[in-house]
Amino acid sequence: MSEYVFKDDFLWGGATAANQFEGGFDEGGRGLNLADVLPGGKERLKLLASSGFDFEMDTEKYSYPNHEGIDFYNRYKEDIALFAEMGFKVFRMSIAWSRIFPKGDEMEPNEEGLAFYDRVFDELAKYDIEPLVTIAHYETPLHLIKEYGGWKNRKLVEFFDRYVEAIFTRYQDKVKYWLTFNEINGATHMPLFGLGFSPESEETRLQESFQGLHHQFVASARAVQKGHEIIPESQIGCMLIYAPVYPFNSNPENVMHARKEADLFNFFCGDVQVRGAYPYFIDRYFEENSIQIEMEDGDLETIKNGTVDFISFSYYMSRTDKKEKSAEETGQGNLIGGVKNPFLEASDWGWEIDPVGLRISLNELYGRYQKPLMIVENGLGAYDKVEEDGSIQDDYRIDYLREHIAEMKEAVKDGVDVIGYTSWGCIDLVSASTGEYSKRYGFIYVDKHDDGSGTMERKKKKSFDWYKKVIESNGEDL
Ligand code: BGP
Repeated sequence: MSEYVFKDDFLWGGATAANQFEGGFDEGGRGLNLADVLPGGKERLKLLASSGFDFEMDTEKYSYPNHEGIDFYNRYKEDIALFAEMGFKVFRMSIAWSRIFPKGDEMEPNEEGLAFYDRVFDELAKYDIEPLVTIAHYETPLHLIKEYGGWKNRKLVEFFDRYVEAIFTRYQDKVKYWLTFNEINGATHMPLFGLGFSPESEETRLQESFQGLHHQFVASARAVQKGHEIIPESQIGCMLIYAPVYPFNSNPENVMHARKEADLFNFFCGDVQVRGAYPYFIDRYFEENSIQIEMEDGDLETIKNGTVDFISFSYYMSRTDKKEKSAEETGQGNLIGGVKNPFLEASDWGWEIDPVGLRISLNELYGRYQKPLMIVENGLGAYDKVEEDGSIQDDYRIDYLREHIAEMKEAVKDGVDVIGYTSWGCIDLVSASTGEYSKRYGFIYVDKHDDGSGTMERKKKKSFDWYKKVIESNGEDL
């Protein structure tokens, strides 16, 4: 019997975000955005998690790698040709809001910014690569952060309306697949990234974050409606960071706790964006945490009428949860919390590697929503070494991806409707959480280093040919 399970039009490809790879931060009339003021290096994670982040750049003290990214802004033709050589059917990228509206609150878009993405989409079209565009990927215009306090402020809904209308109108014949907010459910964890503010204090973190999220739910639902109006055949998805939550053991207290954590982290935003209503379990949580959402008349109606067409998510790790943690167990898990899982190995950055968790995620999401699913981020951040002969032997990356794709295949056999897979950072880029170049995900190596040195030359890694074969065989030859 043939192993063949993926649909003929399965969307294989790779994923990126403007702020992490475009560079050209002051070219083409672009304004500054959040990522431009995030320093590179180990400091970044600490700063991201803290309250009271200082949005001024301190170039004496820090470097700002996102300014240069990997210079896709000037090298997009070369890079897209490499993606085409691998056989990409889809390319996930984001539009930098501050290229289109440099400050975010202008009335008219910046023509040079719009023209840049026209060039990129036209180049993709030459190779029949479908663009998959994230509208907001951790890159809120800096002016909206400083002047308005980011997504806490209701006014951002209006500015976002203007932004999406401009891009839907301009690219209506070029882009069919859209995602509204990247990893929207990461907001309470790291509000700075998704919501564009750092909480005033730890005590107000939840209140501020859920209020910001409400504004994004409204903005996203309005975008879905607008998108369908301007581009009738468009497919507009939500984007979640998904990590199945495992109870530490069979103690019912732990099982219940894990279930509640999963409700809150994995399902709350999905329930709002996919089902169109705040879920049953949130009232109790809001009450117990003294959270009060300010809503305007019509918001719930808007949310109801703006449900997404499909669900996309990032998958890097699972999370193991324990109700009562000892001091030494706290902080032993992944970036997103939890305790150490004794059955799993971790990456050099401590992210636990769990291919079966991807099959679990796909089954959980499909079981709950019965909507098409797309995995729009998955991959291994690793240190790569260039050998003397110039080759990069990244077998560890091939193993990681092979095992995850094999589990995705199992999920398809389970009956889950999976429509696409884009591995994260298909070309090396700046890491979001660490601001380093040395945490690499790509099939394509970029000669650029944490100390700022490097020629930006592109080189194919061993995984390049491997992924090409995977796509060619539609996932049969892993
Ligand atoms: C996701 C983000 C991406 C990305 C990826 C890998 O959370 O959507 O922007 O970078 O994680 O994370 P990192 O770059 O920190 O390794």
